[in-house]
Amino acid sequence: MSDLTQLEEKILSDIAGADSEQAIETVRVAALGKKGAISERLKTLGAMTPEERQVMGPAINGLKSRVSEAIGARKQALHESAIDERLARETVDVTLPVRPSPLETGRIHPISQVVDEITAIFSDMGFSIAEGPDIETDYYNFTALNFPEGHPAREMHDTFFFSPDDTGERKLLRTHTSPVQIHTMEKQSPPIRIVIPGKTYRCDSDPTHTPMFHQLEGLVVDESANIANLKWVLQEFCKAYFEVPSLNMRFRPSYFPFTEPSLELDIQCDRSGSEVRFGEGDDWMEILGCGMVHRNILRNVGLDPDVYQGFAWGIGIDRLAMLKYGMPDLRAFFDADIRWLRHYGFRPLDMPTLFAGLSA
Ligand code: 2NL
Repeated sequence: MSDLTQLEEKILSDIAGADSEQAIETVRVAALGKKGAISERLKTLGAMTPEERQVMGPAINGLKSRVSEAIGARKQALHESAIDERLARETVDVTLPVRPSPLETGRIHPISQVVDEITAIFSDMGFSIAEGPDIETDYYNFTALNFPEGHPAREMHDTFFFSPDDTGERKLLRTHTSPVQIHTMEKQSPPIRIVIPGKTYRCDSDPTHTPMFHQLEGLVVDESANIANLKWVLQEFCKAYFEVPSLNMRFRPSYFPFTEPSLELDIQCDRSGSEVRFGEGDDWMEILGCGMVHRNILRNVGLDPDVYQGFAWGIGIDRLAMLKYGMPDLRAFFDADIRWLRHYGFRPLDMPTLFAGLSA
């Protein structure tokens, strides 16, 4: 009997000394587990005489239930104090301002937004979007586009050349997106209706020129493409982009090696106020260059210029963005200044669509 009393004292003191949920579990296993001290005592009942059993049975079972109760109570207390301790540690200051989600703080660069607007307009007219590499060969950037060897226009493009490779070929950074049209015409047969947005590079840097800038070119080739079609496409584009119901345009003769005839397009504007307004006034602003695809280019891609004809145009995206969103300094576009982007940037979910309004 005194053996059981000793055991009970030992277990109760272990219970009192257990200072974590894990420690009390260890005590429980040592006492009541399959091979625990109390379980072992219970197993001895079977070998006892009925008289012994009558005494020892209630004694051991009484011990078992007192110990179980003590362990349960201690477990509960430790569990509650663990929760109290965690609550004290993980306090939340509900008076702090809510942190905005990334969707609220992130901004789309105006160039990306304007590219999305322009491609939405041309997609709606049935054009596909084409893209190509920034690094090009002399053939795709110049020769195929009817820039003869040694022609001064090659010099005018202020080309960034790479060092010659093992074969002596000098790759370059494309000076316009036109190489993409050549690749497309080589791979695809007419009718072709594509627009090509992308980065272009010229070794030129001053307040109105950056060495990397963005262009969007367009190309239509089929058996009947003509200047009247070109004029309609560009007029619809300008109205949609500047979000005005009507807009006067005028063409002036120009020169590009890849078009014949070549034209420059001016659109009607009003510069009398603090900002330029389009679709009203009696002033003009040059907006893009265009023309009928030169016969030599069609020949260079294996098309018969007596069967096929095309028109093409090229627009500077950066200037188009400045005009629409009133950003005065081109160089700020590429400074990666977070304050500028917060001011001029667009919300990620404001995706331009024609039905919802391009810049609504
Ligand atoms: C400008 C003028 C232009 C083109 C680009 C083009 C491309 C091919 C054939 C014919 Cl493959 N033309 N592109 C045509 C006329 C003008 O860009 O001043 N852009 C800013």
